[in-house]
Amino acid sequence: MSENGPTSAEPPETDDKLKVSPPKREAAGLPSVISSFVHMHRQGHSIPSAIRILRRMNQTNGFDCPGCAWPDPDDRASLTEFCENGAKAAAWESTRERLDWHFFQRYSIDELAQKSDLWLGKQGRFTEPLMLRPGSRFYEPISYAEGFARVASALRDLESPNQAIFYTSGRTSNEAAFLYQLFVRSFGTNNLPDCSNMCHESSGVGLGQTVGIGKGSVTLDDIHEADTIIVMGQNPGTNHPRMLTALQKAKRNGAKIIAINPLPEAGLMGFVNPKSPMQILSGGTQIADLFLQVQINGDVALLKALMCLLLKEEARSPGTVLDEDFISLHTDGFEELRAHLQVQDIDALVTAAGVSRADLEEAVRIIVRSRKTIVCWAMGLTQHKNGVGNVQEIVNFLLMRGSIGIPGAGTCPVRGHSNVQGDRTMGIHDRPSKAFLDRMEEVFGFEPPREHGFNTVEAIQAMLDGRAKLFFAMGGNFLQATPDTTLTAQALKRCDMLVHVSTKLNRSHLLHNKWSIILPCLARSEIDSQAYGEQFVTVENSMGVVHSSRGHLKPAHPGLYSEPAIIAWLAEKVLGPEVPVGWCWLVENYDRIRDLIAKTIPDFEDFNKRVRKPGGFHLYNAARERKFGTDDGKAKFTINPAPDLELPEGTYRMMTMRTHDQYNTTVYGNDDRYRGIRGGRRVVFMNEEDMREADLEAGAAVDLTNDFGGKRRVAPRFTVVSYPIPRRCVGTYFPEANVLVPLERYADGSFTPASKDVVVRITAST
Ligand SMILES: Nc1nc2c(c(=O)[nH]1)N[C@H]1C(S)=C(S)[C@@H](COP(=O)(O)OP(=O)(O)OC[C@H]3O[C@@H](n4cnc5c(=O)[nH]c(N)nc54)[C@H](O)[C@@H]3O)O[C@H]1N2
Ligand SMILES: Nc1nc2c(c(=O)[nH]1)N[C@H]1C(S)=C(S)[C@@H](COP(=O)(O)OP(=O)(O)OC[C@H]3O[C@@H](n4cnc5c(=O)[nH]c(N)nc54)[C@H](O)[C@@H]3O)O[C@H]1N2
Ligand SMILES: [Mo]
Repeated sequence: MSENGPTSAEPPETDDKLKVSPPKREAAGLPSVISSFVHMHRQGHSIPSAIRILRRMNQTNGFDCPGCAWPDPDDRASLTEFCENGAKAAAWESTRERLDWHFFQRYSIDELAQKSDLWLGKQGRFTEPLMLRPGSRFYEPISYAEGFARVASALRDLESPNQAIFYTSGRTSNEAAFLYQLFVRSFGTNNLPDCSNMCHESSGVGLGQTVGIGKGSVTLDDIHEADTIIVMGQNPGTNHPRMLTALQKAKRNGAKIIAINPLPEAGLMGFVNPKSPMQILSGGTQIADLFLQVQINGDVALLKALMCLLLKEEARSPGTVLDEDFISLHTDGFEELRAHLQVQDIDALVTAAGVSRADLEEAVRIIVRSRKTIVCWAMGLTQHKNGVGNVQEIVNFLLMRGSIGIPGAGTCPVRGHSNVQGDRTMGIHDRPSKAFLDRMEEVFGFEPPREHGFNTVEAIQAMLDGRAKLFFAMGGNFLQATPDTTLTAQALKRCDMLVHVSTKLNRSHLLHNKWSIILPCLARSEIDSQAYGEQFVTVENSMGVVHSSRGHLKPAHPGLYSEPAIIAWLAEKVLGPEVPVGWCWLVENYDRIRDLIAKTIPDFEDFNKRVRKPGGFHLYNAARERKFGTDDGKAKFTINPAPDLELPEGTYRMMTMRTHDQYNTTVYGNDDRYRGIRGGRRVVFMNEEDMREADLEAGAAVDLTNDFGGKRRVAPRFTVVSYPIPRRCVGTYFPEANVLVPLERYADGSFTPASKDVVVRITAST
């Protein structure tokens, strides 16, 4: 344990023995079907029970998969729309294990902090509210009423509402999110940081400034219709497995796929549809037609080089590359960009990207075939100091070709959490727009706070320096998801009270200084009964489709409250029963919450009726119609400097990423099958030549250090794995490596921690 108390800085090693084999060249197939059932079995489900659960997932009358935000196809009624990792997520929350008070009598928080994240998650679902008193090492059971009363009195005791922080993780339904932000703003603060701050914030900011809407512009049909799909900084085989079905369909329709990634991820190389016995027998589809193995953070250089080559091609055969009509009618700033590109040294850009010029020329040949080009991206682009710049270079590339707002073309930031996009639409935002707040004021008749609240990075800083004293989390695992784990632990421990609305135990619950309260809740797959009968909730997927999600499983415990009910009861205690709405009346029937959403949020009129249509409805997206919500209605070209990728001697650029056996901070197992890793998570992927130069052998035990800002951060005892990764680039897993990610290093303009670009030294462990 460190001086700051138990943190993930030194999580226990796994008991398994690490085994390393070569990375796989294709994703899914039969092993993924087997793995789905193994994970279900481990959580106590027989095969028939597992099939029953999985059949309800992502069906029009079922529950939305608690995994990723990839949309469901319209023909989903005809097939079981699940994937291996969706199955793991469903197994994890539908476990038969329960955490009752005997468990908490048996283990002190200090003993629990010594257990691995995998072990913590395996212990089962919370069944009743729990409280840790100042000085105590054991959680004790309390009633919800006592929990609400304690939290309410702590909130009322604050000198200012701005001393409270209300975090949200992106699983929260639209109904819960809407009530939550209404409660928080009525209480008097915009301190609503969320997981989006660490995730696609750079996309929201980058797109908002250039095309006037912070969401992607394409639909699933566009993916199927595209001629070129570029997948950048994303590992769909693991994190969005159902996307592979869409890519496969696009390929059958003639699309070419370009993958841009430092790693040859299995899901980018090949795919065997696990739902097709024919494919399992005969082999699947090659996914990427062209793989550009960019170095970490080489994307701005790569995109600039690509655009320079496109301009050359335009000069060679005018009219084939640029969409002059679109550019002059709908955009601003192209001449400045052209001038900027014309003076670039293409070879220097190609070297900075770490790819070959011949490969980029091949990319140009693929791209110029048609304007139907889509760029998909995820964390490999957003979690950089220049994350907003990355996104804006993608926009430049699409705009110059007029590849937006026509079928088969546009922007596709692939979201993470299943309702992270919906939470934002509902107002979970530390920087709400004036229009949104004006509307809140009109509908609810109170004066909402106008000054910006804290985002995730600012929230940690505020807790550290005492400006914030109460931390409330609607889901998530703040300690493990945020950067600089040791510092974040200190920040949380300085609070007078920590409150977690959670389904399962995680490391954030094990920090202790003063009061810590856990309010357990129903999971999305469970039946949610209120006064007016069984309720459903709604979510918005990555492509702006709002649809319903109805739980079908028996609740983990009959006494569990739903998230909307927890918010309502707490709000009633803090603000009063009718201030500014009849809180408990609202949760008797979620239609009433949806009626309020319909009144407040644009495009939700007739919400209750429209969301009952099978498949839900699309939210209006102006960029899809080439209407850009910028100050003058034009999309903006921007000039973004290429980052300086010079590395001090003896250092490496480290990206932190997910294994195939985890959901963010939730660890399902210690394997990463596609990358050939079994039985361990504390590994560092290195280039073989770098290993030779540093005199490190595969299997060597090493310590990783980062010295950003003159402060030493250490992650001890990692094992070196030789891997096809570009020189001077290394990869580790999140959250084990978060201790190395500096809090003060985040994306300009979006505050997204730069967790894909951490400069580290690697030295043999002593
Ligand atoms: N099963 C499962 N599904 C999930 C999640 C999960 O943990 N497990 N998490 C969900 C969430 S919240 C999110 S945000 C998404 C995350 O989905 P991803 O963004 O796919 O997740 P990461 O593992 O962070 O992978 C980042 C990818 O970017 C690449 N990369 C890293 N740095 C760079 C770079 O500089 N340039 C380029 N071009 N590529 C780079 C890495 O090699 C890796 O392939 O997945 C969601 N879905
Ligand atoms: N180094 C590094 N750090 C990263 C990232 C990275 O790539 N690298 N990725 C970032 C990204 S993209 C994201 S989105 C964040 C994720 O950050 P978070 O969203 O905070 O983390 P999760 O691991 O998704 O949260 C898991 C916890 O949520 C609770 N939970 C699960 N289901 C429910 C539910 O239905 N209701 C409620 N109330 N609680 C529930 C459980 O207690 C579980 O332990 O992490 C970020 N951190
Ligand atoms: Mo995310």
